[in-house]
Amino acid sequence: RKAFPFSEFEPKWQGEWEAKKAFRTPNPGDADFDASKPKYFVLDMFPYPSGNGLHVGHPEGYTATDIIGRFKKMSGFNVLHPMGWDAFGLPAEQYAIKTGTHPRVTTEANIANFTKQLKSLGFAYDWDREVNTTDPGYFKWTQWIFLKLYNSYVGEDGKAHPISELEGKGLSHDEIDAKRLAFVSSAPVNWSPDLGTVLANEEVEEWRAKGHIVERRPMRQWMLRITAFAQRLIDELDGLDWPESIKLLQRNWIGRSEGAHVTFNVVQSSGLPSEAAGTAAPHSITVFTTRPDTLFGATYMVIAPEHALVPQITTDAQRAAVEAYQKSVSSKSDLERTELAKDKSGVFTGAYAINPVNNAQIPIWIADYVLMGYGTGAIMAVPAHDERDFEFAKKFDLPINQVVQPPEGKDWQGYTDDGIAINSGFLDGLPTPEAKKKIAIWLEEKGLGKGTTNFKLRDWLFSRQRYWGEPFPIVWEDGNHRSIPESELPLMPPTLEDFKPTGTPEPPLSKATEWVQYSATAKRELNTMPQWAGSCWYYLRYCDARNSERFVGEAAENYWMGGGKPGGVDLYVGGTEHAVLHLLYARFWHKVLFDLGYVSTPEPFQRLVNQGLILGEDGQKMSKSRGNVVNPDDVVREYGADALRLYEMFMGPLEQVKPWSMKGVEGVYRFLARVWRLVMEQQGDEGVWTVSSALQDIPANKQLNKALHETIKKCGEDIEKLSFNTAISAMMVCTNAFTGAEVKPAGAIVTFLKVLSPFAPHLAEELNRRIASKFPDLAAKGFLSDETWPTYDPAALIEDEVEVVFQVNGKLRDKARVPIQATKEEIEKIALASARVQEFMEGKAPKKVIVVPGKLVNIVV
Ligand code: ANZ
Repeated sequence: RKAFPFSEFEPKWQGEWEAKKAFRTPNPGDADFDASKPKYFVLDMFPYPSGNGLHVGHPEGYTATDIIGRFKKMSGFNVLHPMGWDAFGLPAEQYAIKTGTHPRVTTEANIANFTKQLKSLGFAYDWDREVNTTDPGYFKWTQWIFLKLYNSYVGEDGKAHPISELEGKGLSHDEIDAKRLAFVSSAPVNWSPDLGTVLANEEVEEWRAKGHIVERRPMRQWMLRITAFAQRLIDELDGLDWPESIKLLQRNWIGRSEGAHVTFNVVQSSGLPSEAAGTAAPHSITVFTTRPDTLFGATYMVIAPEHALVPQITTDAQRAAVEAYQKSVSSKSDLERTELAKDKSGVFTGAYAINPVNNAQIPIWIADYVLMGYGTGAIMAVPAHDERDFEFAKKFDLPINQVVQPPEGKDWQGYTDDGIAINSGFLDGLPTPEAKKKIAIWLEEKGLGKGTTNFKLRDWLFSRQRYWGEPFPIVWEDGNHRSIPESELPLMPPTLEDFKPTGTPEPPLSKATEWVQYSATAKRELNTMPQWAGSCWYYLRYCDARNSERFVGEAAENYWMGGGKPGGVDLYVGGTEHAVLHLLYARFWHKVLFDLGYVSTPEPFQRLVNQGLILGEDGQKMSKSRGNVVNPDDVVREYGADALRLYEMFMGPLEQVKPWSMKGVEGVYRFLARVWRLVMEQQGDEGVWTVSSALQDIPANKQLNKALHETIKKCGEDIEKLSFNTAISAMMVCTNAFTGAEVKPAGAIVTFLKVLSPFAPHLAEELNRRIASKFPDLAAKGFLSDETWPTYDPAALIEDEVEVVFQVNGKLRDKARVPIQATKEEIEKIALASARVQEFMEGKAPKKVIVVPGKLVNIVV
């Protein structure tokens, strides 16, 4: 038996909200749009509609945003709170291959299931704005944005400009292509033959661990020039209201390093110029270093095995060994090559470089710990003060020369921090920062080097050899690529019966022989976009989800993203798993759109909050294999949607990691039942519920009024701070106060229900409706969600009575609430008038009365 009939009224209210479009949000231009209200855009990280359905982590963030959204709406804002589906991606495709069902079919079924589940939780979404990244009406615009990237370049001002600005400036076709923000590159990538796709660097370990093969091979790939935005992506984090930890992760990922380029001349063997044959200038190699101050300690040089100069500088004697080594590292990922724990390996090229500060000839090696993709692909090795160089030098018996003096008590070998320059000629005695400056000036004067900034961030590998993704709006002819006209968007993927990977780098779209042939002489691009593409701009589509003319209408974008200061999405809630890539990619696209004049703010997400992971009851991560997964559907069936919502908010601070507890769910459920019984009563155990006879049309007494106004104040403030657990505690205290009162003021209870409604909307609406049946003038006529958030009365909060205990001969006999300003004499009078006190005085006159104001009265007889 249920403690209150939630299973009857919860679906009823969901149906009513849907039928009446209770949470439809009008746009500028709509007849019912109220331009006088401020806007609030609250965004959830939209789910990937997996075959498993919702897990309890979803409702955590979604309830938090729902409470905020409902609260803001009641507080007079136009609230944008939408939902949608990030529905392209590998799992649907893998499942499709396994079962033979088309991914569209699986995806649609999964979306239907997710929708049903979300609706069963009573979230106040404007479903008219639902987006689905696999919908042609959506991906048309994903492809359109790709064309904007393709047709833009970054100018001297660091901003994106239309590529057409470069026309007529004497640049060749290839030179222009080389500047596009979407460009083709043939760099080595991580190719998995059994997955049939390339993988991003950060995906490699995961798939290897699952038993898949991943190899390095050069392949023609689409890249996005995110590196051109590296500095802005760092700088513009500053103004954002994000957790510091996430900003730090982004900064580290972008990885800005201040350093210098230093150029070394090459000789092929001691004393001989490298171009012994003749007239050409000798080779030189430029390194990138963050420690130019250690130049005197450079005892050898390392260049990446793929470095273009390797074949040219390698001596005949070393050629076989060098080539064998190059071959052995060609299939390794950057991560494998740079793992610290890894044993160092490398080969001597036979050539030497001349250290410009002291003319020492230092051997040039190739080694895999130097990556081709970072800096210049070459380093000066300072084994005394760099860990990797130190290990390498020890292994290959290369000299280790100290050039930095560490503070007292620290060993100089492998000392990598700042210190004082020693054994460094004109730098001697200088602290590291000054030494860096001095050597930089020296190098620059000699034309040997130059201060420079490097970023770890790589350009974004943007193509996948998959079927279930957006096709590129690109065709190839005579070895050149070009965009298709915007009028041909959306470019639909071909209908394929067999979308399995081909087993070669040839994408599955190659099987659609008719589709591939764009014209007699031009063929379509066969790669598809990665899943990130759709999630890079969905928040913009929400602003104007049904616009068929534009990716987002100008007025809608201006209002929802531009309105307010500093603009953008007002609150974005989601998991930390998206701390780096999604947020970085979306910020990058947004900046391009901003530069091109399509959006009105440089940053998309003003405030970001990460919800904490919900663990199983056992404190472990929920997983099928551990058998500790809680299914939200079961909780809704057993305890109701309001209980699930409230419990997830009551578990602890939103951002904290916290374990699930069914006991906790029950506790919250009992609280909701108490609220129910404030208003409702039942004849016997099975009788119908009717409005309680204790409910009356009377004003709240001082105490109840105070409890109510404290709750209004606390909950309003706590919601703003996303401190939902403390708001719920306040509502519990208030409920207890009402429960303790013999007669219950109906009007005050309705006010309480307004405060409760963002948290437990079904119960609040139901009780309001029940009260309305008896006291039509006291209850809200329509939805509570359309009511105004109550304002608290500061006067009601003032404590003007205090409890004083009465003792007779030191024994507690009675207590009473007395006005805070009462004088000693007045308090004494109240005490002596107490029937209980008189009883224990047994008619005797008091010998002595001690009054401690605000605390106690002791009567000695
Ligand atoms: C000499 C030196 C002396 C260095 C010293 C460090 C300490 P971050 O901070 O990550 O930017 N390096 C440069 N290019 C590299 C590449 N392609 N592959 C591997 N290592 C590379 O690191 C910059 C430092 O990493 C550079 O400064 C260089 O080693 C190395 F006491 O140069 B250093």
